[in-house]
Amino acid sequence: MVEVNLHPSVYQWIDEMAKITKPDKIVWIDGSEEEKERLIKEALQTGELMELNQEKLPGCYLHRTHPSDVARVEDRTFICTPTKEEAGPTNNWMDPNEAYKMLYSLFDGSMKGRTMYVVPYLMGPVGSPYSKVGIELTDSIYVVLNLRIMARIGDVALRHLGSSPDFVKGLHSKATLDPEKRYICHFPQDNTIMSVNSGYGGNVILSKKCFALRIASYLGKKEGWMAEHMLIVGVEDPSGKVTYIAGAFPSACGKTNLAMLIPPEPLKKLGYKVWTVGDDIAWMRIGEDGRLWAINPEAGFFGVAPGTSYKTNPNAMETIKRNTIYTNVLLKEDGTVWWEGMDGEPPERGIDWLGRPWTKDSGEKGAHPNARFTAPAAQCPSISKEWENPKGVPISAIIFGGRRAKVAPLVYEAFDWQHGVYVGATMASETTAAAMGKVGVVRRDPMAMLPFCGYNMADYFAHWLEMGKKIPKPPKIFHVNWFRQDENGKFIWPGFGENLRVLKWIIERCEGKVGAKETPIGYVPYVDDLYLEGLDIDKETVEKLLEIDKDLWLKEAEDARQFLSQFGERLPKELIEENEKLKQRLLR
Ligand code: O2Y
Ligand code: MN
Repeated sequence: MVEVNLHPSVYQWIDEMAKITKPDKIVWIDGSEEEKERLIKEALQTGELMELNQEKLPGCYLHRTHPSDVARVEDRTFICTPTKEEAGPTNNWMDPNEAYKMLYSLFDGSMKGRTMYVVPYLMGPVGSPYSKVGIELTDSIYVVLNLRIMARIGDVALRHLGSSPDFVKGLHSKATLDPEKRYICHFPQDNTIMSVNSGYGGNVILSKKCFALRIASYLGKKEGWMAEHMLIVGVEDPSGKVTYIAGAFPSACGKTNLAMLIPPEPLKKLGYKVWTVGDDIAWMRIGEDGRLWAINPEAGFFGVAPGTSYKTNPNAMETIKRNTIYTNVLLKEDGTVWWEGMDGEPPERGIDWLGRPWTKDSGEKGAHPNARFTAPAAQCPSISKEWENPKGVPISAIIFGGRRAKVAPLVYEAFDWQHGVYVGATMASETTAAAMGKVGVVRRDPMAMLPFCGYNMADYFAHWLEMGKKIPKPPKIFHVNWFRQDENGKFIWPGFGENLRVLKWIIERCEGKVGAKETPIGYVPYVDDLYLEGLDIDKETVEKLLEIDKDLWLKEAEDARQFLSQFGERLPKELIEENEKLKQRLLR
């Protein structure tokens, strides 16, 4: 282990947690290659990992989780603040004293016969003043190996921490995997996360949703910065100038695809390139130049496998060819992997995500719909050369997006920051077949943060409004909808790489190069300002994509008002003001 004089509170906390969980052994993780090999060997022996075909998928392994443990569990995720009001109406709340009492009884002896791994991890680029340290104690090698990809782990994190007591404490135990006793609890005031009885993804890789969003959003409010559920992408124009955009989209809206977009041929010919900085989370601060600067706190991608293909996301497909952990995908006879939506014909047979023999005519899914790949960001062909810049990248535009069949146009620009906050706070998506429950139900998901905000969302909106007052040169705010449908229920916009045409307009708006039509909901493009070369779409159809139906929008405004009313007195008055102004503009 690296020689660092760690703060005594680090050892005290680890001792305390070990006394409760009673592991047989405690192993400090240093992040070395040799350690990785050792852990993989052990995981292969215990069956926690399966080796894939090392010729075709070098450094790749397969993991299967318990069938009852295949996704984040929002109903068992809690924000444990001194009062319920601090957590707000959209979070599950538990009193911190009661939560600790319950958790300590669940953790009691949960690591007996197991090893407790102490995993120091760094969120953000090495050497960045904006990076932060967490330490996760876990009894799962799968978690250690995932953290190894998703964050910078071991000595590098301890060096960053030095003798500071400022780290996020994370305790995780698979315990018995009992879904009835599964809890993911956050204690923002204590910088603490506790996760028990799960072995899956977002529930256990505590660096990700738990730290980088829930705890970090609370820290952001306290310290004057923003932790957001946003991708970060750089668009290079033919002159070589790169403009960075951050985007918040609810799940099933193609966030990873947008982060790794490949320009369509006509734009490629003009010289456009797209660079990936991050696909899920952005930490943003005001820079010395008055702009908003963003870092990606993560080091890898934890992407949904089903639907990922060379057609939808070639960069992701290239990224996951090596050093990747696959979770709950189908194992092919040749030792490679498959999932629904992958290119080409499905394999004749294989072993499904449950470990059962599978044939393509069985009518069963080979991979779980939430099957995942965990892959290093550095392997992405479109990774930006700035992605580990300690200063981050300057953000020129923020995009909010949703999946709407009718209401929202392809793109519109908010009138100003306050209006943009209203647009983000009321953004919505319609549920798809892939999501649980009914199809086509409108779900509001403010800034795509509903499951990830570590405090009362009304205060979160207030923080956004405050930040707007403090940023001398704020990004412009836009809303996009790639999913508008025609009267036959067909998507009008081709989406995927073609979305760059919309980003191009957004950038030109940021640069003041194009005008726009003022509508009651915001600024909408003139059709002639959208670059449509090489697209099989006529101007009338594009007009339709940009149409604002006032009746639908009045209903939308009323529905948004209803949604906002749940925050009661705590809701910033500016948002009600924006709702009123929208209605007035629609009635004019
Ligand atoms: O189901 C999980 O545990 C993962 S959820 C997830 C993973 C990567 C990026 N985003 C998400 C999300 O739910 O937003
Ligand atoms: Mn996400």
